[in-house]
Amino acid sequence: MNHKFLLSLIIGLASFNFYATAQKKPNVIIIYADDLGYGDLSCYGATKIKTPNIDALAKQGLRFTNGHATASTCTPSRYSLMTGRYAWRKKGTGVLPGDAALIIPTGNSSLPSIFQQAGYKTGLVGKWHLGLGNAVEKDWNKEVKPGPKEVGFDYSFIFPATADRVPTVFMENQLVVGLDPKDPITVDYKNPIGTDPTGKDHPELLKMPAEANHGHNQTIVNGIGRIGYMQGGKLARWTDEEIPFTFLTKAKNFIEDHKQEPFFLYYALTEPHVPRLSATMFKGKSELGNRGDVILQLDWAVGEITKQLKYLGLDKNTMIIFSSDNGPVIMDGYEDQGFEKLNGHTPAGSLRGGKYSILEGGTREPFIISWPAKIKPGVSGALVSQIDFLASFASFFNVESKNAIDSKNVWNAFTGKDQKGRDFFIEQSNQLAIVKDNWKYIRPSKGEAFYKLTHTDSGNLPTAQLYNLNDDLGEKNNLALKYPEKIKELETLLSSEEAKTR
Ligand code: NG6
Ligand code: CA
Repeated sequence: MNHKFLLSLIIGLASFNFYATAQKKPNVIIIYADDLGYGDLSCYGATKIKTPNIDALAKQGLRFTNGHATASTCTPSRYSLMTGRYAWRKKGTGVLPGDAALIIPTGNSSLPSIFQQAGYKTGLVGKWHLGLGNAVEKDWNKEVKPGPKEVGFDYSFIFPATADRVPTVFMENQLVVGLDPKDPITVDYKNPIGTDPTGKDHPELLKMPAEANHGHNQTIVNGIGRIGYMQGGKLARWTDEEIPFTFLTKAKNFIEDHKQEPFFLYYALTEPHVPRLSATMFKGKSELGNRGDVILQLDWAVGEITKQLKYLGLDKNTMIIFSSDNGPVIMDGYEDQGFEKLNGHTPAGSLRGGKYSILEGGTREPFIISWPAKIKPGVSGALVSQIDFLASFASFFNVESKNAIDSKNVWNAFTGKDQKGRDFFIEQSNQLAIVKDNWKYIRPSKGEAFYKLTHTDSGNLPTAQLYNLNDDLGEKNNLALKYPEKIKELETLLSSEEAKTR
């Protein structure tokens, strides 16, 4: 063979290879915690708990200090993550019961559908809580649809709602896992059904003290009183302590199965949502009680994912996004000695409020984006939200999105090239607040100022509130009377956003 030819062949191959690497789309994994607070991780300042695996992610990526879920509860935040729309635009998007119908319209763009348009394989592993099927009445013993598949996930392994709601089963591609056809499942949220003991009638069977199980006193599964009644499906019922291993295994399998092609994985963990029952290997480890233990378990799972990516050689070109659906809560209906064992830990850090509140503790979340191949490590104060992933990825892939009207393309902020992010952002609890240029206006509200059961500072007041988050991140100093013009300006902006339909 002639030398010249050989040389050009080598150069050709080398540049082809270079081209292929440069063009390769990143894998994307969203790791989504449930009820994790802004102050729950050591990389966000926690000193009473150590989360080395998430800290490592923050160290190699961008750690956002003004990154938000859209709401201070689960369903509306997840709705926005999936649709790019604020949940308050649509009725019936509050915390859903376990038998709810799917609330995501299947004709619009969804986050996974953007990835599908860009040629990705899409997977969902973990908590769903966005409803299944067309109606409340449904047959859990057949494929339940529409569901994740119709929303844009090629593969799904989920539990339908929350760990404290029936049916307490896993569903793989919308079929209950381990179902014995001779023991069919029925679910009811109104009337007691079946012969299983309930928490109300049989408190002696519960793993957690019954008198403090607020609202969690219906069908008992695995020693835990649940919300809702369930009959049948005995073999299919999960054991809470093994949920994290099951989800982790399925997430790792999805990564392994798609290591040769670009994939998008939405890995939605259950920690540290109630009921908090860690695996034995984490029991007592945090010395902060159950809530601390399950945070260590969550951190461990993150480490298992990053280890696997490294092992497969995918770590450099995989973007990992880590965040949570709403702020922290200590007492959420099960008595697990959260307050007694806090030991000075501050789940919301220096923020006021938490889950259920309109304050920053409700929606400002740990928010980390790591992509070693493209993103330089650092800290960003840009105002960003999970609602923006849809438009940002659509722009990055150059694909069209449909009806995601509240999602903004903040790709440059997500990748560290812009420190500002959004112009403004709307936060939701049972009411609304708007943030612009670090001014935060909270609408007057008739809601309770303090939720007794959960010990939550809701942030509700019958009069308007205005805070300057630049020097008052803890929302202590209400400036409403001092700056009526600012309130007017922000109320006008908020109302005009509310009026938008397309
Ligand atoms: C509440 C539950 C709480 C939790 C929450 C939803 C009671 C007293 N409280 O109604 O335990 O399930 O709903 O949490 O039942 S979320 O993270 O899914 O929004
Ligand atoms: Ca939640």
